[in-house]
Amino acid sequence: MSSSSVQTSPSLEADTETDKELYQHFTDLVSTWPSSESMSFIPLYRHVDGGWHSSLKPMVGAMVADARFTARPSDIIVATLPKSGTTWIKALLYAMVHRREHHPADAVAHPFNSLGPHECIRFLEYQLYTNDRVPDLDKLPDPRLFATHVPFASLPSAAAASRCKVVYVCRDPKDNLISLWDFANKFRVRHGQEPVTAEAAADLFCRGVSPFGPYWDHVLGYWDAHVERPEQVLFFRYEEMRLDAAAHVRRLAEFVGVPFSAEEEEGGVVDAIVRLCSFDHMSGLEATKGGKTELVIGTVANNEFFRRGQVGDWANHLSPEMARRIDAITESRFKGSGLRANYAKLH
Ligand code: PAP
Repeated sequence: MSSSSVQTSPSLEADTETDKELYQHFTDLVSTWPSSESMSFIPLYRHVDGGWHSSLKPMVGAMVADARFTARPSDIIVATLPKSGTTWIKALLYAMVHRREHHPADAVAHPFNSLGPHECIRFLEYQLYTNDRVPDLDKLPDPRLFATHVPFASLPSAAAASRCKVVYVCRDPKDNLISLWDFANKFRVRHGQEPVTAEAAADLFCRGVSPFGPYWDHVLGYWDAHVERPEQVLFFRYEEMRLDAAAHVRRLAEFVGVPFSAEEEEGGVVDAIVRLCSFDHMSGLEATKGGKTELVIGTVANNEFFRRGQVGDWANHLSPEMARRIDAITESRFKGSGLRANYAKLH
C-alpha cells in the first residue's frame, strides 16, 4: 500500500483544494498518461506508477480515495479483480458480519431481498469516490465494509497505516477473462459498438490490458502481501470456495475476529450463510432480477453480475492455443511465489 498516486503530483495541496478541484487535478493528470483501446467501450489508461489499467473515472476515484480516505483498524476491505467473485465474497462477508441483526436463515426479511451485494458493500472507486464528491464515511458504524479493484500497492495509504483487514479473492485467469469479456461486450453493444471476439479479448488480457490488470501483477501483489502479513490480508481462490464454501465462511469469520460460537455451529448458521449467498439463491432474488447498481461507468442491472457462476466455462469460449498461452504465462509468473499455478487441480 502506498501513496504512489499522490507522489505523481508533488504540487498537490489536498487539504486546501475543494473536492471538485481534487477530481479535476487527477483527471488532468491521468489524461496525460498512456491509454489504449480495450475490450470494453472506453479506453483504459495505464497508471504510470502502479502499471495497472483502468478507465478514467475509476482511476481518478482511486486516486482521490488514496488522498482522502481515512481508515479505521476495524475496516474490512474486499479486494478483487473485476469478475473474480466480487459479488459472492461481498454477499458472504456482509451476511457473516451482520448475522446477529439479520439471521441468514430468515431469507424473507434479509436485506438481500431489497439490496444487492454491491449496495451492501460499496466500491471506493466506482461508487463512493465519484462525481466530484468526497463521501463522509465517518458516521458509518464499525466494522465498515468497503470494496475495491485496485492492486495492493495502490490501496489508500491510510488503509495501510491503520492495518485494517483485506479480503482478496482470485480466480482462474481464463474464467476471469471470459466473465470479463461477456460483461464488457454487453457494455459495448449498449454503446452501439461491435462486440469483440473472445480471442481478441484474450490477447489484450495477455498483454495486461484489462481492468486493473495485468492480472498476474494484481494476484501476486495480494499474494505476497498475504504471505508477509497473513493476519492482515486473507487470500481466497474462487475455485476453492466453490469446493467448500462453508470452510471459507468459517475462515472469514475467524479472520475478522467474529468466529462462530458452538451454538451457532449447532444451529447451522454457517450453512445458512452459504445457502443465502449461493448463486442459485442470489440470482433468483427480486433485488437481483429487478435491481440496479449505479457505478461511475454506468448503471448495471444486478442480474448482470450473475451469469453462470461455474468453474471451467472458459473451455466453451477459448481456443486450446489461447488457453495454453494463458496457462504458460501463469506458470512462469507464479513460479517461485508459492502460489499454485494449476487451477485445474483445484476442482
Ligand atoms: P464484479 O467484479 O463486476 O463485481 P464479480 O462478481 O467478480 O463481478 O464477477 C461476476 C462473476 O461471479 C460471474 O461469473 P461468470 O461470468 O463466470 O458466471 C458470476 O456468475 C459470478 N458470481 C456472482 N455471484 C456468485 C455467487 N453467489 N456464487 C458464485 N459465483 C457468483
